[in-house]
Amino acid sequence: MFDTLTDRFDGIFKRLRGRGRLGDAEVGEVLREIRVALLEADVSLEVVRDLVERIRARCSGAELSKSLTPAQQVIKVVNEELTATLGGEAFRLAYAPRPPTVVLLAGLQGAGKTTAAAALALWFKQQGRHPLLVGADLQRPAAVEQLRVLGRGVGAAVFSEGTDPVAVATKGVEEAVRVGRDVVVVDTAGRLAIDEDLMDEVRRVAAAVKPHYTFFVVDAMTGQDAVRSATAFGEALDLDGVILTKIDGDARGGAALSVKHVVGKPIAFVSTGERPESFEAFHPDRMASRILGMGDVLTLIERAEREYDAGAAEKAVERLRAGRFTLEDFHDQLQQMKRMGPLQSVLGMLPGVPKEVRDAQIDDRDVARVEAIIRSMTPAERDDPSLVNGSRRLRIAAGSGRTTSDVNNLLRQFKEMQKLMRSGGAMGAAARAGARKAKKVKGGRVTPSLKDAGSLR
Ligand SMILES: Nc1nc2c(ncn2[C@@H]2O[C@H](COP(=O)(O)OP(=O)(O)OP(=O)(O)O)[C@@H](O)[C@H]2O)c(=O)[nH]1
Ligand SMILES: [Mg+2]
Repeated sequence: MFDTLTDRFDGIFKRLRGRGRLGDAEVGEVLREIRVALLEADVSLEVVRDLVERIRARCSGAELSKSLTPAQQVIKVVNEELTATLGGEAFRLAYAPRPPTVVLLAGLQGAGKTTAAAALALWFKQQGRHPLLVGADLQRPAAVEQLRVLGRGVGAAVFSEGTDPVAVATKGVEEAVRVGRDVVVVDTAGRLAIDEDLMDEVRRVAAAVKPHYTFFVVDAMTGQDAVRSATAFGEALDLDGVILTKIDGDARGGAALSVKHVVGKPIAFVSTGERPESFEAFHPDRMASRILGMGDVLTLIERAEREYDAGAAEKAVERLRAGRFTLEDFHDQLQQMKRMGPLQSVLGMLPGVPKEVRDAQIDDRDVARVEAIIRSMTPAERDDPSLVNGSRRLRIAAGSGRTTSDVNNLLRQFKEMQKLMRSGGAMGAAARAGARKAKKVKGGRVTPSLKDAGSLR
């Protein structure tokens, strides 16, 4: 995700780090590089100009801090301004005082509305709400069935009937009141902005149910062009925010960075995959640090908290930190990690993971092989891999259907990993940052920690 930009910033900051004082010429050069990087990422020209000017103003003006090196100061400014471009504050959803809270989704064909509707239902459930999905897309014969299947998957009820979209939406809200559901998510038909009839239909649906929130769903992979289609929707509907989908397939990031400016509305949620679990509330500051290659430990921790049993996330961090980490723990971690999504995306959120590692093609099947080997070991062997002698190696290899050299490789790599953690390498650092931030979150305030970014790299 957004690899192009992350790579470019990686290069720019790496060169900066080698410098002492930064004169106007050096700052100018950095700004030029940032400008090119953003344009290559398909960020709208106006956004690029505006962003670069804001960075320039703060870098040439003496915004000096004794505790930061010039390079760190530039990174700090870029981080803050990028956060502002992405919308600044995270979107906050307030529930209607008189339930149900009605949410309407609209957008172009194939943008990901139906997928997002189910994902939103899951998200609301995780917030302790009781959502009802309403299928008001009667254009495509299979659309309601698609919503029913997805709804079943996330354990949310689905309401629809074969009348017309306005009637379905209206009855859907009534049904929610009747059965005591406190949130209604209305899925509508995909439309082309030029299709007046369809635009009129969604306008009438909105007029009938008076949604508390109307989200424009847009596919990040179509870049800033798709964002422009928002104009037609913005004229027809009173938009509150944007749901940016398929950012897993967007190597550039142009849509994400242009949305706020072009649509005039913030990104409320992002979707990073087809599964309903791959959906999260959007946090501009976290996205900025992900783009700048500084990782996104907070989102990782949140996912961990969501997917782990209570307390397990913290325990894992503790064990990592203490360097007491056995193959048994490793196996547990693999299980938990798998629940957090493909490993590649998890790695992208860890700070300090070198570019080479981020870029390595990680095959989730490799993980299955590793698991098989660990499962073929006895508890004692998992606790102390040095027990594994020649004959045990043979037994483990046979048990897991791998070769003895596969077993050897795993043991060697595990030993290196343990060493790396003890010395505070990437994972150890991530764990420490995680523990620290987890504490801050509990304290109620989260401050992006820039010194971390400097020292972690
Ligand atoms: N990779 C990826 N695929 C996604 C994401 N969101 C949706 N998709 C896929 O995109 C395709 C279209 O998604 P839908 O949810 O059916 O889109 P829609 O806007 O409801 O489409 P219409 O109802 O035809 O307008 C499906 O194959 C989804 O699985 C995402 O975040 N990442
Ligand atoms: Mg749909």
